[in-house]
Amino acid sequence: MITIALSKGRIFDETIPLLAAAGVATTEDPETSRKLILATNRKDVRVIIVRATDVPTYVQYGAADVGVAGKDVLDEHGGQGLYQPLDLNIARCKMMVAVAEGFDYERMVRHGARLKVATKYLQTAREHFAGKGVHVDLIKLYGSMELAPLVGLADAIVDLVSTGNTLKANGLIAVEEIASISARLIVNQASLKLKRVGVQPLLDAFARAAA
Ligand code: PRT
Ligand code: MG
Repeated sequence: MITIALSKGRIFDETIPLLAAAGVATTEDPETSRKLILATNRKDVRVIIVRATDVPTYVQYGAADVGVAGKDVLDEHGGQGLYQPLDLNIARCKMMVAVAEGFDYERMVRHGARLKVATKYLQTAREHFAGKGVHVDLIKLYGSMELAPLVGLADAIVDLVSTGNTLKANGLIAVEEIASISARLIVNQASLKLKRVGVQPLLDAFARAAA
């Protein structure tokens, strides 16, 4: 049995065409089903539905053989025990620094001010500001980072931006790009060796479809 870990929402939706290219189709829709283990048209393949941030953990421990996770999630996780063979070019967005309109970020940075930065991405933010030599107090949030500068919790946020609509709707402006983000296929290192016969054709089909 090959187990594929996916998260609901954009990762699942954008992985479906890649799975189809590999001849795999789930028999249920995670948006309407409450099941966390989804059968597929193939007896030897199943899909498990986990939180986006938990995908690397399931694959790392071999509870899933392969998974699809954002580069943002992988950077925070650290990637231990994972083979990361493929950029799937899906769920694309940018990791950015954003501030409230009117906050002069460049000037603050130039003057060596200490900034309060709210984010779910502590590792990414720590590395980014350390690289720039900017002193920051990081404030860990689990979501809705856009609110933090509006109510005085932080001077800036580090968050993902795709259309930019969320920033705009909340009077925020992106001031710095940290990285380009897309979803990656990850594989458990032991599965790759022990289940090569089943896993390799899947990787090949994904690679062809994502190219
Ligand atoms: O939502 P939940 O808390 O369950 O988990 P999650 O946010 O980790 O999962 P999900 O499904 O929202 O995101 C899964 C992956 O999709 C992320 O790990 C990213 O790699 C990728 N991705 C691509 C995005 C976005 N685009 C994106 N725009 N993830 C989140 N967003 C959020 C962003 O954080 C911000 O709040 O969408 C908002 C901004 O969107 P725009 O279009 O208004 O700019
Ligand atoms: Mg989300």
